[in-house]
Amino acid sequence: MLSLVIITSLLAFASGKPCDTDGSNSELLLSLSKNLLRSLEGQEGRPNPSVHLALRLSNSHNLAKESAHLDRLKNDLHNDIQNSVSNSQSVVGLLALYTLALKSSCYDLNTITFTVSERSETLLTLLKRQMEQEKEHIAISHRPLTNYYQYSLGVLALCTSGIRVNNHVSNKLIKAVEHSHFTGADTNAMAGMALQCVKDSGSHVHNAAELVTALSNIKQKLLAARRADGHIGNEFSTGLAVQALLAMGSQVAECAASLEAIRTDARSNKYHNPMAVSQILPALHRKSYLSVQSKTCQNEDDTLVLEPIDPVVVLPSQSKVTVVVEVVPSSGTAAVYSVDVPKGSSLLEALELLKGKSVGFTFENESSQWGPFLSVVNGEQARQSDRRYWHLSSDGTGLREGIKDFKIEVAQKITMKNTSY
Ligand code: B12
Repeated sequence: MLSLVIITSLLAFASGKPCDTDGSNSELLLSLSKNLLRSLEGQEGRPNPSVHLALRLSNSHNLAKESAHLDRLKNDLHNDIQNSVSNSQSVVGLLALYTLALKSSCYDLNTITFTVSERSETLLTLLKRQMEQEKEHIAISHRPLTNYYQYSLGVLALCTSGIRVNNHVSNKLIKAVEHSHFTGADTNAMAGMALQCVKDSGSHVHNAAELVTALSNIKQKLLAARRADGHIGNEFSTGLAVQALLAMGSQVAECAASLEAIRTDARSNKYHNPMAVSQILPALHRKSYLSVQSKTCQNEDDTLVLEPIDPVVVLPSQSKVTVVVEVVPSSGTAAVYSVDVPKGSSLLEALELLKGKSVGFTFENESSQWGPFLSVVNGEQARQSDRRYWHLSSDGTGLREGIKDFKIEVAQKITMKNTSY
């Protein structure tokens, strides 16, 4: 018996995963995987490549549902991307996530094609070409057409698919790290995973030293963003940050506090948005998006089953709270409104109630993978093409969730400010 215990401990130690031991952790992982699987069902369940990737990087699978979801990615997501490409939009982030999702299912990427200017182009050729355009844009205006998060995703997807990333393309990311052209734990994490892949591939030979410096720079930034409670950045960037640290060679022990912070958040249901779950789950499995590189899809577990759940009817609360809504348009002249809403309403519901009062307040939103993104307020659009957006804050503190996820529990002032980024 004693020797069995010793062998088990030695095996755990040798596999470098000393934290993978407690049973409560595997229960949590299972319930998060089930939540992700459930999010794909129903009418709102648009195919989501990030969710697919997270399910495929998990240890337990429902192979039938994953395969059905792969088909939906190849049809619905493919069509969405095709439409954007036909409208000459840069979609490097989505192309990259689509690539990573297909790769995580060991799908032959060469069979995926798009129609570009009446010619057929493979997914990877299109991604490579769009990355060249992003690189040209950086050369001219010091920023990508999209953002550095998506630029990093593009590098990561090409690299993990075995495509040699053009030195000029990776150099732009290295320079952006060097000159701090982007901030935020999420973007640093994605850049870290991308550059680590480039380093491992051995293709970046010209400026190998600069690449190493950029990676240690990113690691320092991530560790500097670590708070006393273990979060890196905020609760929604910690998963990606841990993925990056693990990919960059950190030991699990070095991330233990951050992993514990994620688990605590998960148990208190902070990650009800499937996108949030999709970014933390690989980290809880001690994996990163880089892990798709070595995915074989053989002898996979197929035990993840969804039990039917009783629909929960949430009755609106009887007690009401007052929300003051301040709108600061680009002219700077603020308009202030007030509305009473049932306690626990989402900000989206509060805005709908306010709109219904016909006091001159209107708004529109666009759907995104994270949920509804507030795009127009009082007829004024804060457009990504103009690098503007409606920034949301509550009593002066920036919201860390979108309009559908943020819940109104107490009276407060919500400010929406047309902001440039
Ligand atoms: C870049 C970015 C932005 C840019 C996007 C525009 C651009 N072209 O650069 C800007 C600055 C506009 C932005 C705004 C906001 N963001 Co933001 N953003 C990101 C980031 C770093 C990358 C997104 C991306 O490009 N993904 C890749 C592409 C392929 O995926 P996508 O889904 O198509 O991306 C689009 C949407 O995600 C949308 N988007 C961006 N942020 C948000 C936030 C919400 C709530 C929604 C619904 C949509 C949305 O814009 C993306 C580009 O078109 C993520 C980090 C992450 N971990 O995901 C945070 C992130 C998604 N953002 C976040 C937040 C909180 C916000 C704001 C609510 C902040 C605020 N206080 O106002 C606002 C949204 C307000 C609104 N009007 O509804 C959180 C969301 C957490 C959550 N639980 O919901 C994240 C995870 C960052 C974090 N760690 O806190 N964001």
